[in-house]
Amino acid sequence: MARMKAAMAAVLVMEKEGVTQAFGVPGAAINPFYAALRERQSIAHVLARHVEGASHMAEGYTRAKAGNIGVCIGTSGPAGCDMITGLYSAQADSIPILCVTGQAPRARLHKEDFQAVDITAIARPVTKWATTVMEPAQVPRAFQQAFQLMRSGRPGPVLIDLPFDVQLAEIEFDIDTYEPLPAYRPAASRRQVEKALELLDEAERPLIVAGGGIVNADACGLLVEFAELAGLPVIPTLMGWGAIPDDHPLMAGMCGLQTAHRYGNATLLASDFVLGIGNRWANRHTGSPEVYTRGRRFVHVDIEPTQIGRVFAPDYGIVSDAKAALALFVEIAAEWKAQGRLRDRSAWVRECQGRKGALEHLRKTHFDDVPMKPQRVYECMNRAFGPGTTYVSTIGLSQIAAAQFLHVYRPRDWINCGQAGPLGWTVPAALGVRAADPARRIVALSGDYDFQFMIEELAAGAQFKLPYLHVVVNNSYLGLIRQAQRGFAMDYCVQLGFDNINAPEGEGYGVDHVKVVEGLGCKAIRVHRPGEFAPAVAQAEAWMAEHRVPVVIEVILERVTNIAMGTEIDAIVEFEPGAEAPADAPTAIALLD
Ligand SMILES: Cc1ncc(C[n+]2csc(CCOP(=O)(O)OP(=O)(O)O)c2C)c(N)n1
Repeated sequence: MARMKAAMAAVLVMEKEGVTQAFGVPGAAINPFYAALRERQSIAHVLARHVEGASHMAEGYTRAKAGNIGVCIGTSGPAGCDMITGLYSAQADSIPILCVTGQAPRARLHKEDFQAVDITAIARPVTKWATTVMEPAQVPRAFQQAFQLMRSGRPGPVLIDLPFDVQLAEIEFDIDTYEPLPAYRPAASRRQVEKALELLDEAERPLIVAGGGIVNADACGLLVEFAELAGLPVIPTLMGWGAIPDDHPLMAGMCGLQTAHRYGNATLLASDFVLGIGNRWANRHTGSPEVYTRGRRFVHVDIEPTQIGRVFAPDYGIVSDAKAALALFVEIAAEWKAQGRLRDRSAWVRECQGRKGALEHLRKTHFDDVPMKPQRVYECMNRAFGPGTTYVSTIGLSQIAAAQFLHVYRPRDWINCGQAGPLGWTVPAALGVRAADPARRIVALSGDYDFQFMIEELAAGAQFKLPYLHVVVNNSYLGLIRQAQRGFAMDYCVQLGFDNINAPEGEGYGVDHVKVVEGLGCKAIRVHRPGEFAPAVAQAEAWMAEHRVPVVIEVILERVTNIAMGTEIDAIVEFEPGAEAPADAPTAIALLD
């Protein structure tokens, strides 16, 4: 047995649970925890420039690799509040991160102590567990339970709040015999999977909807194996994108609102049976649930019991970890195939493949306009980057267009804040991905507003040598929001563009991103024409190799909103490029060709 400060016990548990990296911002109330980190020197630390940035770095770190758990640290009061957005986006996308906050001493918690706030109450709705540890001896156990909870069932974030005197208190704790608690992951039974396959067998045009749960469970190989065995087209959700490679013959496209392919929507509407695995039926994927469900049967497999029946009642539900379920789907489908019991789906698969290649379902990208049309930027990106690239993105027209135009070939190569979509997420998340993986090619994508939200985190990238390439598509226009006006006259003091007194080009685009980026210790290059993109990438790569800092390619775009308006999958209202969406349209999609 050993006597130690509770803060030290917490750090030792984190070590045993596999933590090697943390992101944070110190402050007086969390100093004892930082002192323990310093003493151990076992957990690297990236100093964020904003505490929200630290929380998104932790998310990027978790999302980058199976098994990772990102850690973010902040002091009492405002620091925890700043990390709420990261906890929300982690919870919404089923991403485990551990948030550690300092707190006022126990005896002063309700005595107007400086920066004392009930952070656990604030964090509770956006975490799996939020706790202020009031007994020092409970500290190592709180951390032990946190790791078990984050890994059990539907993964998600936990917040542990440590009063100052609790961190400093001496406790007895034996780290040598410490063991992580086993995670709880329910598994489908053979009978359940047989029943699902029996229902599937009755269908004429079945397909799989593959959610982010498959990526989280590291089960993408099994998904592809099962789809190939049973001859089933696969529609990934936005969170599941990459679970099957874009160029796989069974990848049928994404469907739903905004981040969808026309052929994906058409294939979903043509199907009569959907096997959803590790997905939530969120409205970005379903569009209108009435249209989505009409005329087809559903089997839903999810690790979280309360997800089944939440959006609509499936014909059959199975509570299971995606990997455990898919292993059984593969096993039983292989047996049935050997017995000649699996139906031949080749005609249906050919029909779906035909839609994928049909001109009326494709979107034009090859525009030569200057300023550039956004579609052309994604064409340039596909040519410049290709397979083996990890894209990081959050929200805005850029994210929507990325989903429509870019290609993803491997799990975790589309790192996206799918459900919460907070502006500012992209820079810190990309830094977190780099901290998790020193080798892969990382390309982040932002609109100019998303980029400006947390631009200061580039300084952390420069300081801690976290190079990645950031494409900023600058329309200086709040494209998505302006497009989403739908008749509301929101255009009141919300112009991003202004005449910057220091910008000699006087384009009215406002912020000079190149200057700001350089001021933060990174490199940047501005692109106006399609032909300048590839040389800019070559320059960016040379800079990254030489300086090991983030590099930004800013592309000046035309100021339009004519890309990828949301659409309910039954009601595509089309309008001309450059035109505003019809005011009375509940949803609309721009004609891009
Ligand atoms: C924290 C936060 N505030 C507001 C929004 C609403 N919002 C979504 S997209 C957007 C405009 C984004 O502009 P930009 O990043 O330049 O991308 P664009 O749509 O022009 O490509 C806004 C304000 C948000 N998603 N997150």
